[in-house]
Amino acid sequence: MPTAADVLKRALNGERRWLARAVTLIEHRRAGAELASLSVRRHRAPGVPHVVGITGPPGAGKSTFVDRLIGHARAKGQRVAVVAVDPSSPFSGGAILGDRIRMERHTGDSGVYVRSLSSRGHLGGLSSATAEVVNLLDAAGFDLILVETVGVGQSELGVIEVADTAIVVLTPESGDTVQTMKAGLLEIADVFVVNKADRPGADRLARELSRSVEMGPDDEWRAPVRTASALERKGVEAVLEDAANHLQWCCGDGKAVWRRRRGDAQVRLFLDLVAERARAQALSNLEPEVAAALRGFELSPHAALETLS
Ligand SMILES: Nc1nc2c(ncn2[C@@H]2O[C@H](COP(=O)(O)OP(=O)(O)O)[C@@H](O)[C@H]2O)c(=O)[nH]1
Ligand SMILES: [Mg+2]
Repeated sequence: MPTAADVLKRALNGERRWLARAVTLIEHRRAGAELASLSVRRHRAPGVPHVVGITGPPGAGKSTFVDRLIGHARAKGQRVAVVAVDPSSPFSGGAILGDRIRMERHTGDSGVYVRSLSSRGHLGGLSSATAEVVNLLDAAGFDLILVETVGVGQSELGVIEVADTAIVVLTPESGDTVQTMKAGLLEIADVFVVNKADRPGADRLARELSRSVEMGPDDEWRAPVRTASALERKGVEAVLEDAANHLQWCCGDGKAVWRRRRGDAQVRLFLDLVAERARAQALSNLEPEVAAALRGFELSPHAALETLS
């Protein structure tokens, strides 16, 4: 049985089989101290790897888009890793299966590593697991790390915080700008893509989004709005260019913004770890009588909390 340190060492050579084992260690929280010693390039400065988050409603075409981005990056000789995060439910393995199939043509390519993370069988928060997996892939030398996740609630926004550049994928059917704003997507988007532009309504949504972006603060990055059809491979290159421009901005004028985001992510990771530890301790210290009283509605969860030191 190799130790966690052995597994990580071999994973850092980029061997997919060992990467897979290392990610499993991270998921099961069995590699804490070893992870701390990883040489994460992005902790020092933005640039390499470029971590790109792709979020948006289910069915918007995120996985199809990711597949196209993989193709472009491979053509440039970059090594690409994809982390497909499914926070929606422990039972939605089907969605991830769909993602897998859409990216399948890359599975024979040793320059591409695809891994899915779901809440199933997870001890801790998905956003902290995602952040640690991205750190591993960074240290393993990937040039481009794509993180795909469904964007709906606050916890999902935590997943996307790991990215340097967040691409929000919408469709003419995803509703209007007001809904986008409500979902918090307007604040996190560095690039907007109105996908499925082969269908009617894309230009209208793009115009609406542009107007909302223009109303934002002056001194920060203004998210470009693109229309695309991932299915027909149209508009993908322009989005890649936008993402590259955004990364350049992060290295220059936007460095303070980038640093703040990276710092926020570090604090979030710490708080997630604290919460996980507290939860594990509370579980192992839970007296059978207290559990019984909770189950019998004789003791309220709040009252039980007050009994903790
Ligand atoms: N018409 C059209 N369909 C698309 C486009 N991009 C993706 N799709 C389809 O939309 C469905 C959902 O795509 P998928 O990439 O799995 O979406 P995800 O849930 O956001 O990852 C699939 O049937 C795709 O073939 C597009 O640009 N135009
Ligand atoms: Mg998908």
